[in-house]
Formats: sequence, C-alpha cells, structure tokens
Amino acid sequence: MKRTLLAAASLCLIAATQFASVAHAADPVKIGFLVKQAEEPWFQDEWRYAEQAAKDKGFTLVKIGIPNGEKMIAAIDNLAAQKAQGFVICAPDVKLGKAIERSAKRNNLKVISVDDRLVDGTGKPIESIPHMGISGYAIGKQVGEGIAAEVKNRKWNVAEVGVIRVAYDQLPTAKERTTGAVDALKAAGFPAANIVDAPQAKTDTESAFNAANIALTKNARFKHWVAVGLNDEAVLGAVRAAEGRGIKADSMVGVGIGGAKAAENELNKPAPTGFFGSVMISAKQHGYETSVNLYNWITGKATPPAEVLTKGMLMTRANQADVRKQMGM
Ligand code: FCA
Repeated sequence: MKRTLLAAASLCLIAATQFASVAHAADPVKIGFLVKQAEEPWFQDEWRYAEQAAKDKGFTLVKIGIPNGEKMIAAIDNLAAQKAQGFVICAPDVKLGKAIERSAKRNNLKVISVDDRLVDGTGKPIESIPHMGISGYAIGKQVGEGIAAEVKNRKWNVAEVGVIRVAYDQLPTAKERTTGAVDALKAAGFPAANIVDAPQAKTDTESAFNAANIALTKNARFKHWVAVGLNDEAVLGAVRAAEGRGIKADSMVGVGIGGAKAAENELNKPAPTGFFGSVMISAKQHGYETSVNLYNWITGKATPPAEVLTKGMLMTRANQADVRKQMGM
C-alpha cells in the first residue's frame, strides 16, 4: 500500500514537473528596453522600432528610461518581478557593465547591449554580453570627410578654420566617433593646431552648448568654424553657441551623427543653419533587430551574434529624402 502511494506520488511529481516545463515554454515573452536618455529622439526611435518588433513577433515590450545607475538596477529588478525574461540596454555609464551582468544573472534575465558597449573594471568590453553598436570610427570619418568636402566647396582656407570637437571621451564609442572625424579632417589638410576640444558634461544639447561657448570664446582668432561630436545634439549645441556669437550658416559647417528628429527639424528649417548635415545611423536596425535577437534567444530559436556594428550614410539638405529611403526609415 505504502509503495503504491509512493509510486502514485512520484508519478504526480513527474506530471507536475512536465506541466511546469510546458507552462514555462508557453509563458508569454516579455522583454525590457532600457535606455539612458529617453527624451533623446534617437532613443525614441529605437523604442518605436522595438515596439514594431514586439507587434510582429507577439511579445510584450517594457520601455524604461534609466538616467542613472540606481534607476537602472531598480528597473532590472522590476523587470524580473514582472516575469520578463530579458532586456536590451543602453546604460547610463558603460562602466556599470559588471553590475548589469550580475543583476541580470541574479534575476535569470538574458541581456543584450545596444549603442554603448559595456565594459568591465579594467575598461575591457564584456564579451559575454552580445552587442549591437555603430562602427564609430568609420562613421566619424564620414563626418570629417563630409565637412572637408563642404569646406573645399566653399573655398575656405583651412588654416583659418577652427574645428570644435565636442568631446565625451569617457564613452568609448564617442571617442571613436570624434577621433575618426578629426583624423579625416587632418587627412584633408586641417592643421592639428586648429582642433579645439570642448568637453561636454553630458551628451545633450545644453551641455554641448556650454562646452562650445567656452571653446569659441577662447579661440576668437578663427575666421570660420566646423563642428563634430558624438551625436546630433552635440553638434547642434556647437551650432547654437556659434550663432550666439554671430557665426551663422555661411561661417559654420557642423555635421552630426544620428539623423533622427533633431537633425530632421534642423535640415528642414526654411533657411539653412550651421548644421550642414548628419551621418544617419539606423535606429530601425538597433531597435528592431536587438529586440528580435533577444526574443529568438529567449525562445530558443537562435543565439544572438556576439557583436554587430552598423553603418551610416551622410545626409544633407540636398539628399535627405534619398538617404531616408536607402536606410529604410
Ligand atoms: C550613443 C549616443 C546616442 C546615439 C547612440 C547610437 O548612445 O549617446 O546619442 O548616438 O550612441
């Protein structure tokens, strides 16, 4: 009798375990999409395309802005409490990489990074976290080449042109981008002595404006200016600061990186400004593909590629419709 009961009990246990695993497989997929600067048009676009992926694949997307480390950890814990299975993240500071890895592990969540590659305590990329970012140096070079071509077109003497590099060197992708831009300008004949660093405290327009203002005040000797930075906001800040000092569209060539709403608004103002163009990058690829990669990983369909680096295209007033079309935006 005892034995029959035991056997029955273990059968129940097996059935229960099987039921549990089936139920688990059928759990609705929920993923988080965490971004450092939710108000920035680039991140709004990423979210929009991630929503599209959620619709196409039938999962739930939870969008959370994480302006600092504390909010980020709270968001990850919150996702776990909501029974999410993973998240895509652009962290407020890439040095939080190890903390992210730990809290994802603790909560049994899969994680993919987007835009900004996470690093460990020694500054090395964390290879175990799949990543999609832009090819920063190559895209920076496109910025520099675009500016150099326009400066040539305007027949400016490069010796009289100041280069504002709105800098945010603590973020590796930012440093790669502006280094690529400056290298291309140097290769086009711009004197190294004309490059003026303007370090920004944050990666938004206001911080870039403040940084550029100081740089312009200290370097009144130049006749013309060009500006580079990690994103459109950085270059817009420099353009606005220049305008404030009477340096307008005929004396400034700024080229940003991004091509989202901020650039679109600027390039469609009735009169041209010093914001000459932007290297458009693909918010669609970054938002849509990272989400689908994570979905496929969670559902056991495929492991995500370890690293994907995406390309950009120079967009100006002259070719913007065509670039948007070619980038599928
Ligand atoms: C970084 C920048 C953003 C955007 C993104 C692709 O996260 O801060 O503005 O350029 O890379």
